[in-house]
Amino acid sequence: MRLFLFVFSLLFLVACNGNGTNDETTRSVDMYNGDGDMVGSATLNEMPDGVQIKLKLEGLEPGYHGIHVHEYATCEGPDFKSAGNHLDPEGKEHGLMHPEGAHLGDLPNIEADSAGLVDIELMLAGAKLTEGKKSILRGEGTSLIVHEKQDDGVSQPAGESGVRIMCGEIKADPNADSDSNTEKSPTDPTETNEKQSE
Ligand SMILES: [Cu+2]
Ligand SMILES: [Zn+2]
Repeated sequence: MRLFLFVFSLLFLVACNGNGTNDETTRSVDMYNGDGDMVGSATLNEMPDGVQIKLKLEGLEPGYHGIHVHEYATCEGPDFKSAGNHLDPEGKEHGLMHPEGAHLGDLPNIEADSAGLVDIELMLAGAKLTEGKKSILRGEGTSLIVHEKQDDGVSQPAGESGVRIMCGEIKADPNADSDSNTEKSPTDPTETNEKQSE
């Protein structure tokens, strides 16, 4: 029992420590559909070759779906256009099969089974979580987007993968909560005006 308590308090300390020193080699991401329902999660870990993404999803149409890392950490449904384009810090063409590709954010298609489930490990080749040009935590972060259709790996700008149906924010600061008070009381009033007029 004492050992258990000791381990527990250690874990607690580690968890609380996140405020000061962000752990930059792992991230967990909640995935949402266009209705705002949580439909799965992604666990990201930096590896020597890239960022490993352990992905679990439910509620998809069976079959293949395109998936990419997009450039902004903002998932506003139902269309998730707020996430911007594919993450592309080096100005490449879209598609893992394109001779002048690929975007850093391009990933192989995922396949949902007959029950609409996905449980898979992907590798975002060449990407990092730590600082640098190829970091997916640059700025405020990026997002992971699942599409309605499969990505053909070569068409511009996004492989004919159709609309965006799921989105998860990969936040640079994991302690920042987009639903927190900071959004309700912005320090810059012009920002509110812009959002309301859209
Ligand atoms: Cu995409
Ligand atoms: Zn792309």
